[in-house]
Amino acid sequence: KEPIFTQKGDKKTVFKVPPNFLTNRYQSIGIELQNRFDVDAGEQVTINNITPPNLGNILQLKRDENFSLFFPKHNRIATELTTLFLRAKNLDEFQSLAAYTRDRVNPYLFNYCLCVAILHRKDTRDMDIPPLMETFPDKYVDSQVFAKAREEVNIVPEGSRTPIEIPVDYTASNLEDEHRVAYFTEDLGVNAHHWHWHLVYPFSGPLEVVNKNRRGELFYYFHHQLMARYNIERLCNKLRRVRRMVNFREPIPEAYYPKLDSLVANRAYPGRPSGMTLQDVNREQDQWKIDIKEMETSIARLYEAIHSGFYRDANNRMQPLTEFEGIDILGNLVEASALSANPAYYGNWHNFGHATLSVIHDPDLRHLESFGAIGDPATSMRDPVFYSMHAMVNDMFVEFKSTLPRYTVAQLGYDGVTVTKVSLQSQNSPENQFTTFWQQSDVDMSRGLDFQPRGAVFVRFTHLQHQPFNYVINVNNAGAARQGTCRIFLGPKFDERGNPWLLVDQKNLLVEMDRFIVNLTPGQNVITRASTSSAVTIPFERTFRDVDANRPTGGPALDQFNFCGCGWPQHLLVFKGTPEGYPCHLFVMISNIADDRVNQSTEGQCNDAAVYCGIRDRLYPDRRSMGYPFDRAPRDGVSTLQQFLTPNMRVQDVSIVHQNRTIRPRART
Ligand code: CUO
Repeated sequence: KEPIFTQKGDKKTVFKVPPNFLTNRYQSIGIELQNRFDVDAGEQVTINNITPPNLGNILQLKRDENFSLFFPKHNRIATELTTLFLRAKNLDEFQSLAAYTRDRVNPYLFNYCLCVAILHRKDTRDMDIPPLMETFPDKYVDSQVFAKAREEVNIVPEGSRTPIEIPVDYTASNLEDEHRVAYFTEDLGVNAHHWHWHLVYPFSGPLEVVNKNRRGELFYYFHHQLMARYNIERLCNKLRRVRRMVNFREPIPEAYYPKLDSLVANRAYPGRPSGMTLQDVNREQDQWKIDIKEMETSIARLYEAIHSGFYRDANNRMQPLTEFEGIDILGNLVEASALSANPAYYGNWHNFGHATLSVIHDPDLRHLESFGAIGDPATSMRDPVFYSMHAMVNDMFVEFKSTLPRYTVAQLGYDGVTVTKVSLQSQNSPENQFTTFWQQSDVDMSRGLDFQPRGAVFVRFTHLQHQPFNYVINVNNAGAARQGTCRIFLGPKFDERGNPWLLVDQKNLLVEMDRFIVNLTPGQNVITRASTSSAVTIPFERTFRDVDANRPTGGPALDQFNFCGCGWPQHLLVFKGTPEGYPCHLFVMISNIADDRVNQSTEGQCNDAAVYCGIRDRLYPDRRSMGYPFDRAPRDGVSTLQQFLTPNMRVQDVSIVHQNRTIRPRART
């Protein structure tokens, strides 16, 4: 591994850059500056000289501005810088380019483009990218933390410093209903995951970066699951499912005050009071103008395509949205990504939705205000309006899926395979009960805090956690030895009024918990699967990679954070539940491998969270439509989950008990 990043620990890696790499301000004092850190250096890396690249357009984004891919100007600039990094002939040249641009371009932009390049270059396949919450903690934690951190590092020697605790209720009080689910919307792992997903699947940039197997479909499925999880957390907190935004002209009830300050822009992220209305955007300095009418036209045209089953391609020809590939095309049209089949016609309403909402407080830039939390994938999930807007996105996909042929019994069944029993065994809990509680964890944010003296600065925050558990599944195989795909979903048993669901509604709240291949021997089989093996999550240690204490699974610290950093945080695998026990359906299915299997090697690949994130440089590892078997309306005559079952499926009643206690972190040694 080549060291591109400063390493943690006592001794730092110091880069020796050619004098002409220093910006004008520093060139006059060049040598002194270069030698400044020599005494602290563990390792010195000499950066090769290169012909300086032309950064003309890239410098149009100033160093002290906030950066959002949803802004067309920023987007173009990011594509340019990413392309520059991707085209570097070898690792040395890439490193030189990074060192040269580091002090010239906007820091957020630099970090984003560098990470995309590292994720997509062949020669950086094994290189780590730093977690954003360490490099830019300002996107994750209450801004008051930084003043306290400065005080702590200036006065208290390293080793005696105590973690700075972020209170659970720092963005709002319980007078605000939406705040009941802030533990989810403001969770560090959830926001890191969303940022990471969009880093792995950028909607723009060089085509080789955007063009990935089934990326449009995964845009749908990842966000669909995210919405299901959010809605269930709401139900656990006695809130109804989220309001779907349907009309851009009406006042927006959702308010949000992020309490975040951009350390780069030295400005607070603006808040949004309840009752604001979207307006046309015309921010000349941002070179950005959009009429709400354009977004409305995009939406009408997309629904036209959904209902007719045909979309208009860039050559004005009508093409079918087919049963399997249609959702992938639609995903790219809706998002809209650089793979959109006709951006001129179908527009870009989802990205513009983020952007227009993010400048609702200053649509013509008269107050010179930057964008709000929803304008950046790293922070957007904190804002309740994210979910109202994404409910609108999700509705398009659900509507399209409702037009597809229903799965027949033959497409659902697996001859001779019968699931005879499903049991949930959770630590310190009765059978078929999940247990959740609060836990505190520490993250070292010193990498992102630019003040002296240095050393670790821990921030302590409180997050949901659950007891580790196993699924135990009994399967009878009446045939020869064979394989199958085990698909596990969890969802609420009752709606807001306490009534049992119609499957047509319940299916949108069934969350995929795991998916894995099983070997079935003839006769009885007992399958045991641990919660920590889930194919939707990344391990706890990877979300909080610098946490030494308080590692419930006791595993070694993992430092891989590239593709592997994408994944749902393990600590939020289970919904919060309720003190009295939240009734859920645990659904298990063994599907026919013949229709699932993708023949490819995933050896050595990072595939922990393949269900939401895919596998780098590989096909999506499941041939079925994402969300199978719940992505379509149930077949005729089936109105409940029980009626939906074929012998290779089973539903078990389970409950989620929330204990309102907090596990403190163990003392660090
Ligand atoms: Cu992930 Cu709108 O796509 O936030």
